[in-house]
Amino acid sequence: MNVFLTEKFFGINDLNNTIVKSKFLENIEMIYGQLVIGPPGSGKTAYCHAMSEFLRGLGRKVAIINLDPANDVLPYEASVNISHLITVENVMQHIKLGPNGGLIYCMEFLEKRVDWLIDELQKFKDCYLLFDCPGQVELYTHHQSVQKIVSVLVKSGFTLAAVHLVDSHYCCDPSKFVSVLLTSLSTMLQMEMPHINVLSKADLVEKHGKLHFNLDFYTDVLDLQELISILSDDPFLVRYKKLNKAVVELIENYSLVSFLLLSIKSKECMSRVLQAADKANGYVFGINEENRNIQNLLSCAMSADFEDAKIADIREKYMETENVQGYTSQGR
Ligand SMILES: Nc1nc2c(ncn2[C@@H]2O[C@H](COP(=O)(O)OP(=O)(O)OP(=O)(O)O)[C@@H](O)[C@H]2O)c(=O)[nH]1
Ligand SMILES: [Mg+2]
Repeated sequence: MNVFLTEKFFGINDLNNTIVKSKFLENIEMIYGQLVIGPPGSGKTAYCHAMSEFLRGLGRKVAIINLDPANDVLPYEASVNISHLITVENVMQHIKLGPNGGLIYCMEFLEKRVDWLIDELQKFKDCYLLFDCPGQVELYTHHQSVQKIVSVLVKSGFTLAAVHLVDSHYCCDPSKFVSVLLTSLSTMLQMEMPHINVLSKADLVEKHGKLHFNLDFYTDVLDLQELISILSDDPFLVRYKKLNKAVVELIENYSLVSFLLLSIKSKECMSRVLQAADKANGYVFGINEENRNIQNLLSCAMSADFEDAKIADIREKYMETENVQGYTSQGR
């Protein structure tokens, strides 16, 4: 049942996060999960669905938590669904907000009713949690609600890693790739939690044109100076040369951003993203059935994957462009 009531009716202004924290801190148990975030259409919902099936195949109990109040048709069965608390549609109708404002209102509402979320999550203590989040970028770059909700969850014993999905088609355009790097960096800094960046829909990476560089240029993000020369070739962007240089230097100085490739169609990709997430949220170090096998634990902890394997299967299965050594530009 969809419930919509105003803040006044709920008296949610009286709710104090401190009460929520002390209530749940009494009985801390580690519950692991992934907070799946990213821009609209980057594949969050499809990833949650695919990852839940992948995990069930490994024998893990999984619960998907839909935190997107605009998600009306879901491909999976949500164990907890924000639409039982509030929906964008109701907010738009009753408070007369547009879709964007309505969504922000819903997340602020959830922040104040985080006790509802934690109560619901208590029913899935034995599950690995996948949180399917909304796609508004400002929720992760400067708005505070999601970050505050996560911080209450963490204090209540939930051990989460952010899995930040960005559509890999942005790799085709150097200026878009720079903006992806900036968004990813500011999301990492704002969310203040273990974080992995993922280039999603990697099976479609060449759909919008050939890449200027090898795939590892985009995944490793080690040498961005090459991007500046490409950007300077663009007559429209040439006047922003200094700005681009400063932005690229800023990203390089932090040395935080790198990406994994993901196609939900590829088991190898799903496995690599899961390994990285398990390491980031600490699942791999917890006491669970999978980790009783010491070899599993060690190979996961050491990430026993060869560097090239991280891109080889995508290149072989889904790309026409042949590999060239290093970061040699192919488009010039
Ligand atoms: N080819 C391909 N398509 C994908 C992949 N992942 C997601 N998609 C498709 O991308 C489209 C958008 O995916 P969604 O899961 O709805 O994206 P989202 O991030 O949840 O979107 P919002 O909730 O609107 O922010 C859907 O048509 C998916 O089927 C992938 O790995 N490969
Ligand atoms: Mg979605």
